[in-house]
Amino acid sequence: MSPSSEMRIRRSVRDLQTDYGNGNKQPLEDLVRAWKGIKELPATDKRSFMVLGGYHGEPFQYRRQVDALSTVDRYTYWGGYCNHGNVLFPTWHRVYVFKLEEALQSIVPGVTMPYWDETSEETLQRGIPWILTQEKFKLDGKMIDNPLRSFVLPEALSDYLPGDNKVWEKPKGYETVRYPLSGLVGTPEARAATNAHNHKFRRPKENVKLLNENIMAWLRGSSPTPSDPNPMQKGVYWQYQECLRAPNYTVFSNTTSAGQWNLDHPGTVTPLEQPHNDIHLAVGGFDVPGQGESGQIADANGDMGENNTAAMDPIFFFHHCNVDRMFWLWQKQNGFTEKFEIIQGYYGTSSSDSQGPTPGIAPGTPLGLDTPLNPFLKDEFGTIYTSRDCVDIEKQLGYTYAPGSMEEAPERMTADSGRSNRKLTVRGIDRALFQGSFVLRAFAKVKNVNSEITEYYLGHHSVLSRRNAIMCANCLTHLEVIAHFPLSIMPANEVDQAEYRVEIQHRGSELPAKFSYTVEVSD
Ligand SMILES: [Cu+2]
Repeated sequence: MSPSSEMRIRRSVRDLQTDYGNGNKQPLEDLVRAWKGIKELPATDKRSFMVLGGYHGEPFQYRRQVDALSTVDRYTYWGGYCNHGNVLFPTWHRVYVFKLEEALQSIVPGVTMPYWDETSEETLQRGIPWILTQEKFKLDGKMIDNPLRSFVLPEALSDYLPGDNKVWEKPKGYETVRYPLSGLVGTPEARAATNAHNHKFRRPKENVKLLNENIMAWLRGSSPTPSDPNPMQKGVYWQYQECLRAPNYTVFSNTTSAGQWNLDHPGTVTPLEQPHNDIHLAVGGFDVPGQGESGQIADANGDMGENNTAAMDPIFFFHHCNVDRMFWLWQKQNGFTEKFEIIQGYYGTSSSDSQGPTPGIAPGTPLGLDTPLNPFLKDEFGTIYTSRDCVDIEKQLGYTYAPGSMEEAPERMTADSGRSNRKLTVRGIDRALFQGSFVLRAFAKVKNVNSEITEYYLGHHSVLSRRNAIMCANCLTHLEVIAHFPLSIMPANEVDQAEYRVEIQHRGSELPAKFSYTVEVSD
């Protein structure tokens, strides 16, 4: 399939930077101009960044109706349109980026949304492209605040429902933050703690350095050198590579379906949503797991780390453009560019799974290729996009991707001889116990005949969640976290005698009293 002349090509944002350095300033300037434009549009304009960024989480839809909801509904209510932990995750976000691109094009005709190539050599070595992090940019001869670095809210975000913690509220004029900064400012106490925390990180250039180091560490997992992603070490790089091998759309698409698939089948599959979660947490304030306590920055609390505010940070769309590219690569490498199916009735195909129903979709609704991807209009007659409308990005949406990393289907990694090919299943962790996102890390401890103890780090599993705790009032929702860890780092003969343990890194200071989990080794 060769792109037609009208096909819009989405390029790596680093290529635009290179052009800029080589004197072709226009592509990058056009991008910045378009972003500046949508951010300056009033919040009454549907093309404004406030409206578009607000579709994902807050401001919640139907907020005025919330007071009329029953107590049960208030607790299960999620007022954002985004889909996570279900089969609409890749397609909903595909149309989301497409709609943002349309808005950019209304400011600068023909501009396309570039992707942050998260698994490129440059990102492994240097972190985030500078255009997404530097403070200023020279546009048309004038120094301006770089519009890709943050967003200043033109309206307050204060959708927290009765019983929730006001600590998460964001006032008008709040500017989004990333690791290592904190953005908790909803109460006087939180604001004081945040000011004290942020006071330790006053130098923007230093902060960018810390952020980039954190991103690189997440990409590599626990591998020591940046040039060696060490795919057996479970970093984000490894996870992206793994997801390209997922055998069908259902398990490729989301964490709920993949978690169940791994219970039902030998081996492990990694869904696209999993490394996607990691990048959210890495930018949003979580240290890379598995690095011990060194470098730990407690209380970092950025906006990308929870679904409520993630899309208010412009980097969200560069991240999701890359997630969409990975989706397309999976389609190309596995023969699904024109068509794929959803396994009906499987875990992850109910609107109540994981995050819960979105506005306009009733609890327990089966999700499929024809489910409306609210609120995205396909035409002026009020038709809403469905997943079926966005399977083939070239033929149906008119764009494609310039080549980037992971263009070639990765080779299947096999465990070294003598190493285990089994897996550890951790389950029974209730998401509702936690305020916000969290990360599980799994460890195995083995004592040999001489009573020497070896501890293996098995990997991490990040859960991208929402800030107000989810209450499972009527248990329509699957709130259990199911995580799988290949045991390929362990000698096969040590697996049965090992002791397994899970650590949780979360936003609170203490583990919830009711916290518990089970572990099991299987094929
Ligand atoms: Cu996301």
